[in-house]
Amino acid sequence: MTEAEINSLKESGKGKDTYNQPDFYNIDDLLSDEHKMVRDSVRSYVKRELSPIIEECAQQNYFPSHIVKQLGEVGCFGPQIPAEYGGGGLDYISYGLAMQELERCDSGIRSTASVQGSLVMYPIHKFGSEEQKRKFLPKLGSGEMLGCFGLTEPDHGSNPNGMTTHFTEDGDSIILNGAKMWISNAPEADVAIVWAKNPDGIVQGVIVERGMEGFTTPTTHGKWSLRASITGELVFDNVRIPKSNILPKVTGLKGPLTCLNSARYGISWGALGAAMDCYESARKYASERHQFGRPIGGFQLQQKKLAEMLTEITKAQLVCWRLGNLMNNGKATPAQISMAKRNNVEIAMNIAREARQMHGGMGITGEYPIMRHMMNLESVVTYEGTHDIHLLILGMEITGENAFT
Ligand code: TGC
Ligand code: FAD
Repeated sequence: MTEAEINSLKESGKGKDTYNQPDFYNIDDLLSDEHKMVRDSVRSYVKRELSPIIEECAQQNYFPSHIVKQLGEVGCFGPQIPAEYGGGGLDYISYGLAMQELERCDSGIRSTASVQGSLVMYPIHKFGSEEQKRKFLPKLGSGEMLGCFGLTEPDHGSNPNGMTTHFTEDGDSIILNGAKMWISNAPEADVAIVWAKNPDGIVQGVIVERGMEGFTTPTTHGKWSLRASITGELVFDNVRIPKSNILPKVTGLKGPLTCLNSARYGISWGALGAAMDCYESARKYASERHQFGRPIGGFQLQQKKLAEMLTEITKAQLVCWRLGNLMNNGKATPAQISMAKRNNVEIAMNIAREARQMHGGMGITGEYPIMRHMMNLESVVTYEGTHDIHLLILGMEITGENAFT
């Protein structure tokens, strides 16, 4: 899409966004003024800049890269990272609310932000050297640079420990070989956090920079989901990288999995945002659409759907809020995060399906956001640990038995 097309969509009034969020249990009362300010500023940014263009971006399978700087300006990149390193210096509830508002618009937009904040800035901040932090974090926080996170490989998805991407050492350099697949942001990324095995077979994080010889990022085509997000591969063919680009403060699979805790937490809020958007659209449609001489919202079957949607949304809001407080106190466990990600994505998928039915034939068109959310959520339920992997993480927590080995 050209800049002129984007401007014309914004001026056309198409995609006018009158969204108001459901808050049946007055959860706003649990939020601080700062939380509400973050949420409201991201929401008004979404209404102004994203809602007018998102449907067209998804229809055209177009990643609106011009928004990367805007997302930085509005504070969506690493709100939970300290301000001195280019983050927002905010807490985990603010981070969650920002992800909720972005995914209320589109899961692909939230993906761009959660990869940048939780999977690129977070590992550099937590596991990087002071020099790495100073070099990369401010530019990532402002959106001057875009990052991606390479863990998954063609033959190792749910089981990243099987990865074959590896490096050897050569003086002050390492030589990286292998490939990563399904990587959000990859084709446009300036830097990639890549997890690879060192000569002892131990997983380490490496910062790979665009332009390094032998490093390519082919685009993945043909997606029916996350069409406004760009996905690709990371291919390493004898890439020479200075040893100073290795993240020095972590070894082993707990490195990438620690980053995933933060990202999965953000997804639990994000999926809630998608669910709220579907619910609100269905609620409005039920009062506007007449059949048999009355609004369809007057029929008991439609009321049942809306009542059940609102119930699940309210439960998920409380889960997010509580988990956010546990995150703020450093007390959230991986299994608690798995429960929230798994539950909230599932309820969002169910709500999207019910909302689609309530919109009748119109529900399959781009006039309403439902089908786009539905298709996006098919990725969200798979990435950052599939639905079944999170169930098994919970199963292990409950029984003490590891179903993976
Ligand atoms: P296991 O032996 O259990 O653990 C290995 C080491 O890691 C530690 N650990 C964790 N540490 C921090 N947080 C967690 N959540 C952790 N889970 C495990 C563990 O204590 C151990 O440490 P140590 O010191 O003893 O070495 O590992 P396993 O090989 O049995 O695998 C466990 C399993 C299956 C749960 C894990 O591999 C897993 O979560 N698999 C799912 C893979 C996944 O989520 N991939 C996501 C790729 S990134 C992505 O999808 C981004 S999408 C972004 C977007 O667009 O939004
Ligand atoms: P597999 O692991 O092959 O799983 C296939 C099926 O088998 C699943 O249903 C799974 O639940 C099931 N299964 C696997 N193991 C078990 C078991 N032990 N018991 C029971 N069932 C099991 N990855 C990144 O590293 N970075 C990214 O930025 C990124 N972005 C992505 C963007 C998109 C749009 C998508 C679709 C994926 C992205 N991923 C990314 C990859 C994602 O994390 C993986 O797709 C996911 O972890 C699952 O891996 P897989 O696709 O190889 O499926």
